[in-house]
Amino acid sequence: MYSQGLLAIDAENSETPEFLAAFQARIDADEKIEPNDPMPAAYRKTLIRQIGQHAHSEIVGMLPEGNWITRAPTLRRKVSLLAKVQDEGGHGLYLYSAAETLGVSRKEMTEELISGRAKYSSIFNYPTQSWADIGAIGWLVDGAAIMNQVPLCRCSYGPYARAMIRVCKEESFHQRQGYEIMVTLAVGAPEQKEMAQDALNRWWWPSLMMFGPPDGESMHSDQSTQWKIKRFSNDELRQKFVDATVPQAHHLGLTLPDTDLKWDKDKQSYEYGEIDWDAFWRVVKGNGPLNRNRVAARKKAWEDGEWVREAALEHARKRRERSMQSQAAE
Ligand code: BYC
Repeated sequence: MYSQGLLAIDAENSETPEFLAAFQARIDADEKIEPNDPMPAAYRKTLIRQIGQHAHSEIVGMLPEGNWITRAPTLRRKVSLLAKVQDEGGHGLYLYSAAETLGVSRKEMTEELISGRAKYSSIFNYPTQSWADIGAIGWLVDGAAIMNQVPLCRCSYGPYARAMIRVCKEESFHQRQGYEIMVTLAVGAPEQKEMAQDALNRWWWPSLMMFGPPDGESMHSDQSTQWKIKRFSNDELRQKFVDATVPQAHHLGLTLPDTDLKWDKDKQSYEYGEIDWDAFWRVVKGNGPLNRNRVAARKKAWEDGEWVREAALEHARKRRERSMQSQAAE
């Protein structure tokens, strides 16, 4: 466990009104909060929750696309998909490291994930049935991720904000990789265009759900906004995503699976249909099409990797021992 994350614990034990007001004043002045700074216990807890869920999402997010690496249609597609999935592993690692600065270990976070207690993004509990799904994920899922994550580059917690800058740069390559697949399919044979349409039909609504419950039901939003962890509400980001993505679907010549979708001239934005929130909560609560399969895959990877962790620790111990011996000999 990272000791610096614990240094402010004394301050947390005395969360006087003056302490809380001074902390909020730093947030209001757009100062970055760093790991050694005193912070309210609830701020720390909120960040551990959100960054941990985000890290798990990146790691679990490797599974649906990993399913197509061996079946990518060309060498070029295989290389870019491999790079994308590898980037997601990297994002997970930056994020676990950012969470560790708050005093939680990666082991603890992983145990939460493989025991099924930790949440991760609902979107990764759906199957990837065709190659077009890889295009739809890059275009829609990474597109939604960019919309949500660009504001997180300005989040009040320094290590999270800095990690997000690199993550967002890589996400934009991912989004283009996906859209390019969709463009190729959309101008291809009728069967290819049909595959692209089918993927859009299946991924559209789950992508809108990625932004979280409607504002009225979002229990964390108010506090997270006050602390400048969140800069926009769930519904605001969802609307921005719809407005950016609908013209892209039109460019592809594809139809969005929403008969209520229409342009609102006064608001200069799209009105969209009712989201099936019952379906969303079913997936969030562990009963989506692939929840059990995803958690089982992560559990197996953690168990299979045990010998690597043991070997690395043993190697570190031997290096420490050798360095102490050579210091003693000097
Ligand atoms: N799925 O009060 P709310 C990626 C939970 S990675 C599951 O609005 P908050 C990518 C929420 O956690 C994508 N659970 O919460 C990777 C809370 O439950 P708890 C991940 C969800 O935190 C690889 C409850 O519902 N991105 O894009 O204010 C390849 C109430 O919600 C979901 C991030 O994690 C969901 N969709 O707002 C490609 C970004 N939505 O914790 C792409 C960082 C809500 O009380 N996270 N819940 O048990 C965030 O921005 C925010 O945490 C959220 C939710 C907007 C997701």
